[in-house]
Amino acid sequence: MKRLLKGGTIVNADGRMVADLLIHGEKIEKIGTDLVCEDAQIIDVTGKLLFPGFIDAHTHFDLDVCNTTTADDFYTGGRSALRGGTTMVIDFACPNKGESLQYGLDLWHKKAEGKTACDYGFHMTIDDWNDGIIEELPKMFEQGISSFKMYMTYPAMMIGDEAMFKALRKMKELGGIAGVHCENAGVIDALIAEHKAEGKLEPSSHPECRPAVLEAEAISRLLKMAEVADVPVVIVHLSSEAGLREVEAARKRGQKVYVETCPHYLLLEDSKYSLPDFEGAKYVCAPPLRKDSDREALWNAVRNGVVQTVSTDHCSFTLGQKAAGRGDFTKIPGGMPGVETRGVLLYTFGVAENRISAEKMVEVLSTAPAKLYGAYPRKGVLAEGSDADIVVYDPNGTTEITAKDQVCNVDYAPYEGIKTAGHISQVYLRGTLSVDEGEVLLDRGGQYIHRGRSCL
Ligand code: DUC
Ligand code: ZN
Repeated sequence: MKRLLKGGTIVNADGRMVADLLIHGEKIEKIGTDLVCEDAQIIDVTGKLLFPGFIDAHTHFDLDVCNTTTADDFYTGGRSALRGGTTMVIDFACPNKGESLQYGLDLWHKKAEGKTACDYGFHMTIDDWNDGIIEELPKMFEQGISSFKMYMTYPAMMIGDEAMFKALRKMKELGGIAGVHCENAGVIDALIAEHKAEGKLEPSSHPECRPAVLEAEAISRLLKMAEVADVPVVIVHLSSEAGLREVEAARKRGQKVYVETCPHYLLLEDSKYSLPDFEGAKYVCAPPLRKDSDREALWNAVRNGVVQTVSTDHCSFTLGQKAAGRGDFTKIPGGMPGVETRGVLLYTFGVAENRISAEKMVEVLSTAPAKLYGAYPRKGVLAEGSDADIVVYDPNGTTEITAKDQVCNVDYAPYEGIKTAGHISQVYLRGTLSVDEGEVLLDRGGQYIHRGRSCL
């Protein structure tokens, strides 16, 4: 099957051009002006922007957490991703402490296989450190896993400084990359105990117990460990200006540091936690939402290349699940939906409001995650030979974000009522028309993507 997309503006991270794009099977065969192909279906995309399919390198589908399971599994989460122009997610395989990495990986394959609308890969969570895990690590690379996740908070998953340092050393030896959740666990626990003792049990206590300085402290500590281990690291879901300053200081020392932030840190503020009627629970996530000044600092950091990727940390719970924390904010399951709206939000508040160029949007949503996580140039670029993962974006259209409209399995939308600048007309997944005007046409077409080592 051949399709010829004619007259669109092809936007890559390094520039744009009006051109035709020929799809043959699953790949982009040719890009050029005035292409002719007798046996191709001709599709007029004049006036549309063509982006490489977005890659969300931070999702949590079908994850058991806080005595419940995330509302989205790979079926609902994958559909939601694809509808939002995300043609590949990288989820976190998450063995429990005491389980092998292989057990965790097999389990995540089982959760995703045959169920997922978009392509997918897995980061491997390291929440323990022992001889078994050390032996297993090379086998992860053989199976397409080149990136790992470690936590400096959450007792069920965190590892201490000694294990963290040893794991970083191993990353250096094997050529892997670690993404780290940076918050100071001990001080957070002490602040939570203080709040509980004072009877401060509402969602408004959540950001007070996880202040930005405790993110900055953990980032600083991690980066010093990484300096000694002599290895690059990724700071995942960085939320604060104070955290950015630590990254800049490390880069001045000559370190290679990658930074991911999320749409909610760019667009929402901690005043949400003070909404009446337990509404603040919708926004409970870790790290928490910050101040206006943090948002501005993060937008500047995206524009200036201080931040490399924008992914979602999609970790969704229904209002019923969030209600477990009525009367005790520490029992509110942490996380928000996001995978369906990342592209339109970045376009609306980034590109249309002149904070970033469309090329920068492509870089942070697609090209940089593909390079950082070893899927480039198969993914992350509109180029001959790459997968025909294409978002056809109508800059003159609009959509209203509502809980009712979204296909993720959640009964609220953090961005309820926002009217987007432009909208997604079509999404192609490896050459197949998979979303058309908001309708998901292909539910289970996603494949596991075997990733190599980082090339960013
Ligand atoms: N933060 C969240 O809010 N949810 C899932 C994991 C995380 O780090
Ligand atoms: Zn996460």
